[in-house]
Amino acid sequence: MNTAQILAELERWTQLKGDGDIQAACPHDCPDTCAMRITVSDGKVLAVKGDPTHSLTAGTLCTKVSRYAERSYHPGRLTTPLKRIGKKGSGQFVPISWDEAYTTITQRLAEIWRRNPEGILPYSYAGTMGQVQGEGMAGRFFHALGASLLERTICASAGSAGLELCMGKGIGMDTEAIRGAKLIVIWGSNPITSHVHLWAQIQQAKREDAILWAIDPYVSDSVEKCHHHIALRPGTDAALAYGIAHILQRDGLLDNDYIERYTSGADEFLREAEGWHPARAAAWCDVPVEQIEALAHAYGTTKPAAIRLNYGMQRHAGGGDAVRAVMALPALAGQWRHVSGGAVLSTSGWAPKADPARADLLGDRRPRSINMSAIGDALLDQTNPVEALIVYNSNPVAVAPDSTKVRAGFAREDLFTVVLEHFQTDTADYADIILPATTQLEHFDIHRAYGHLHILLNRPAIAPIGEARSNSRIFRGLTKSMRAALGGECAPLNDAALDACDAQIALEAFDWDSKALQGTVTEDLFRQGHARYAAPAAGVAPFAQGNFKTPDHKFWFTNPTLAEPLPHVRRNHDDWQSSQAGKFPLQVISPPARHLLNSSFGNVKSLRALVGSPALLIHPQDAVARAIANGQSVRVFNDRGSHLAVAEVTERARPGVVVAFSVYWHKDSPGGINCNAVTSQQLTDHGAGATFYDCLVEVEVADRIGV
Ligand SMILES: Nc1nc2c(c(=O)[nH]1)N[C@H]1C(S)=C(S)[C@@H](COP(=O)(O)OP(=O)(O)OC[C@H]3O[C@@H](n4cnc5c(=O)[nH]c(N)nc54)[C@H](O)[C@@H]3O)O[C@H]1N2
Ligand SMILES: Nc1nc2c(c(=O)[nH]1)N[C@H]1C(S)=C(S)[C@@H](COP(=O)(O)OP(=O)(O)OC[C@H]3O[C@@H](n4cnc5c(=O)[nH]c(N)nc54)[C@H](O)[C@@H]3O)O[C@H]1N2
Ligand SMILES: [Mo]
Repeated sequence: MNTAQILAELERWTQLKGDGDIQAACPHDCPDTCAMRITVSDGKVLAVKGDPTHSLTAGTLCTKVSRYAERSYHPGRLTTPLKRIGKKGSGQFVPISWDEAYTTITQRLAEIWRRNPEGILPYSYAGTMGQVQGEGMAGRFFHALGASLLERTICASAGSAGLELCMGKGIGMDTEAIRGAKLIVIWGSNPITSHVHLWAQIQQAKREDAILWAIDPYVSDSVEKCHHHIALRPGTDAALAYGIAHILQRDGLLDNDYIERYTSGADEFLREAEGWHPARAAAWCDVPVEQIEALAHAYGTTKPAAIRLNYGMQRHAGGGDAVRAVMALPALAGQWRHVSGGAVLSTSGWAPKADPARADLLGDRRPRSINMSAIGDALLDQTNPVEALIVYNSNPVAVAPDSTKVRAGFAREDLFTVVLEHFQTDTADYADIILPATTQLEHFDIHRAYGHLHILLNRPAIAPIGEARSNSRIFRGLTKSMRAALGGECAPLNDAALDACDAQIALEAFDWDSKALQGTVTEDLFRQGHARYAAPAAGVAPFAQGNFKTPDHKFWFTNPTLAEPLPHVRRNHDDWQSSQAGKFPLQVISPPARHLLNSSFGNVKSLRALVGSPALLIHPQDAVARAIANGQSVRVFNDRGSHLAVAEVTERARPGVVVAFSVYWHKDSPGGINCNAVTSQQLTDHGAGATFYDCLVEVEVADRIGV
């Protein structure tokens, strides 16, 4: 198809179709990015279901998203623009018109812009992963203004950087090939909770006698279904990977031919691994040495073996290098020779991306950048202060680490805050102006995924609820109003890119000439709403003969651009082996609760009922030492803050590690604060990522406070 035909098709998909079954895509931040069918009758959504024709979705949705209509029709939906009348954080607002909202916002932004464009900061993440309602028009607006740039590091940047350093790009095996593996290592990943469609693939392998290993500090829903479990100390994965490499080398289980032809730096890596005697690795990870021996043997002798590594392991000081060390294993064992062998953290680097956010609008301006994972400190820093914050697709007050500082930053009276939202979230409570946004049922979008190799379309199913507007429409509106306020002073703001319609943004979000979109891919996409990329080809092992995305196409065990080329075994910032652990002896991890999606479903009643109150899993040994009984209210605390939870005394937690599920809204949490009260703003080794699971605390009975 030529560009004009593609644009015409995209435009067709932006149109409301009326009653019937509407083809859609799940917008949420999850590797599975499902294809959906929305049943509409009399202009109302009756059902949201999984698309049976999509190979990974396979006709089912997770419990959360099957309630998407309940979320969209929620009585708490914001339906008009609002202006704050109470104190910041108090949540008191009155309705205003869109015109008044735009004018108020752009008068203030223009005044700040004239003094200092960097005083303006966008804050956004993946509330929707759509290319149009994500950064599509928003990015153009902020790039044209030359506002401060946001480093989007809150989730995956350590892992992405780790992958780039060894693979050349954020790529790995096709997740849908995992079902053919004979051994599957689920490493710092909880698919049953966090991407259940991959679990169906793993289950299929299990039915065909694949052996499943889990490497996770606690017994998650997924761990429960595995044959073997290594409950390591959080943040020790690099040591475990080196220990396995040591055994592969010692016992002649290396694929020397693969190593020689398709990799570089193996000698140095293996020399380092020699020093990681299994007993040393076992002591570092605090696990029995026999477990490491058994996993290494199984891994070195079973072909094909697949590793599903995920984000748990990279939320620590050494997260980037942990990912590199784990990615070394399939190269050592020659697992990449097989379609169902290898490893995958993310598939996003396979997507034929373009730049819908149009960074080129910056021209030669180089604004400062601010790391979203340390937004508390950034807002409290008074040198070149952030004066205006525009938040969309994110709920930073609830999800960003070190809540006390984040709240203090948002509470600054001199900070002008605009929040585009579906609901009155913890963040919206601090806004000066709130703008009501549409949900995926009410707007058009186009999607790629980080856990599969398909492109998907989302057609709007119903008209916007109340006066809600899509993000792209809101930013087009802000552009117009800003042009009027600035009267031509900001030339890039007059660029036609800022008037692009949704279909045009979607067009600019992909490289339609790429190999991935050749053949019948685009026709399939416009016919059925989703299509698998033509490259990498299905059923082919992409790295059987190297072909990594590094400059020499080899897998890089070492990266010569780094001061320390080898993956390094790093201690956590909150180091459980250090003296600080005397005061706060427990490591806490705060992985997602099964029926919450970050903070996005925190207010959906039926799901909140399923997850219950915030719980803290604690091992009986740790509970007894603190006289904590099952079901008791406990206070989890450190020097950064404290929050309340209900103790669940269970061997699912290992000694020394407690588990607090996330992310509840602060205002719905006991004591009004969630588990980010204790997490820190420290960053990872590579990618400057957040370190949510690198956290030491103490826990005590809190009955007196009352939960
Ligand atoms: N239901 C649900 N699904 C979600 C989300 C949600 O909030 N709820 N969030 C979505 C998002 S944004 C993301 S990024 C993904 C995350 O998806 P995953 O990466 O699967 O999720 P996590 O639970 O963060 O981490 C996975 C596992 O790593 C373990 N872990 C923690 N620290 C370590 C460690 O140091 N080493 C090892 N080996 N394991 C460790 C945790 O206990 C957890 O069981 O899920 C997505 N899907
Ligand atoms: N303690 C702890 N904290 C964590 C994590 C953890 O594991 N533990 N996980 C971290 C991770 S992995 C991530 S990715 C972050 C996620 O953090 P966020 O990206 O902030 O994700 P959500 O909390 O889901 O908030 C997204 C918000 O976007 C809104 N939204 C959705 N669609 C639209 C739209 O089309 N327009 C507009 N304007 N708004 C929309 C939703 O209503 C929701 O309030 O949280 C991080 N925080
Ligand atoms: Mo995430």
